[in-house]
Amino acid sequence: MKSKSVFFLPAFAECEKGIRRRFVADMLRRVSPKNVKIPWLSSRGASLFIFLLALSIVGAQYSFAQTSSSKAENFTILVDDFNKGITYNSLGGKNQGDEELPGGCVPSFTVPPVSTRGLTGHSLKLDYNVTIKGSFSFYYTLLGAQQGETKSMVPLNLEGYDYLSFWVMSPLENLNFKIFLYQDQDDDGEMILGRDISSTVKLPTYYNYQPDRIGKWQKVVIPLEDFGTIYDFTKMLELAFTFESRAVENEGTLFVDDILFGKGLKKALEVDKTLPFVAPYGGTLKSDNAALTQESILSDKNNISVEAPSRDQESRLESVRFEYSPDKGLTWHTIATDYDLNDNVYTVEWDAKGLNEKLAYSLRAVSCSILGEEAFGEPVVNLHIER
Ligand SMILES: [Ca+2]
Ligand SMILES: [Ca+2]
Ligand SMILES: [Ca+2]
Repeated sequence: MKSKSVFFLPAFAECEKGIRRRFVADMLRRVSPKNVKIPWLSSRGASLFIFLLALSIVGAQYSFAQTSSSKAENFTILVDDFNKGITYNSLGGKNQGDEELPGGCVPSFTVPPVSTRGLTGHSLKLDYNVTIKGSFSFYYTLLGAQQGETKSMVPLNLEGYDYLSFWVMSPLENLNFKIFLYQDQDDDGEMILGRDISSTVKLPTYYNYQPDRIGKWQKVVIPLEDFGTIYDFTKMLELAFTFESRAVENEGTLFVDDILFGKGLKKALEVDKTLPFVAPYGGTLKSDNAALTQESILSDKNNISVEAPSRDQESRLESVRFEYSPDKGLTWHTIATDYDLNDNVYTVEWDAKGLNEKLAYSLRAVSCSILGEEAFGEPVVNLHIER
């Protein structure tokens, strides 16, 4: 199914931003001594909001049903890969920026392949501006779908999970923002300041400023225990990034992708670093259960699989990603990622409809670790699409 790209509508942001800004202002005052000005809630756009809310309820029921097998363990909860290019994440939660100045953070989706992680789908682009002294801005994503016409949601249960992770790309030398998590305390499924719990960490603690960072994605991994004031991880409401005015780099652009919560960081850190991180096994790539070899023929829809270690066998493993190359390995484009680490077979659907019958494609699978290491499996080359 192909989703239509829906970009963040300023009007959509308008109705809630007043409440949101007051909320964030209060929160920032709690974590920093600086005085923050609070703009008034705007009443414009209320009817549009109700309309869009109604749309969102339909949307949430329509496209966010989760499938899960009964016995398999879920090692990750994907919050958002942004690939649908919509303002709802994989959990059905709304995500939104703050588009009102002073202090703005305007979200949009990348147009692949430019600045898009894996060159396919979309990544999140955040343009922020907090140049006015004392200003701040934010982007947030709700960790569940709001129910009915209320703002209440079923909180996300992170019991057993021990890290938050996402990928970042930015040319900025001093990229700096805060990451907030919110816990419901009064069990109304809605975050209300003073009644609920917020906790924050700073990006630089988990991110390295590399001189060759331009155009390169970096994985940020944050132990959940670092969100010290959260005491009940079974009731998570929201994740947010906030930008505050500082002496340098008060405006800029960054890209974000693949936000997830995962299990097993502690165990992964115990693994002897000299042990090689294993790639998917050579010669195990299959399409619709038939071994893929040079000159194999693919159709529009292909059930691709590969064999690789399970989480039991490799504690560092987070996922297996499948990629194709249209140019003999010069560029690799993500097909899809399998996060199910329960057994040795990894599977994705490869929709090859948009590909060129005249080209020869290469295909490979990649082991991806919790900490961002990647081990590339041997590719199968000279694949052709036949329709
Ligand atoms: Ca993406
Ligand atoms: Ca609450
Ligand atoms: Ca499997």
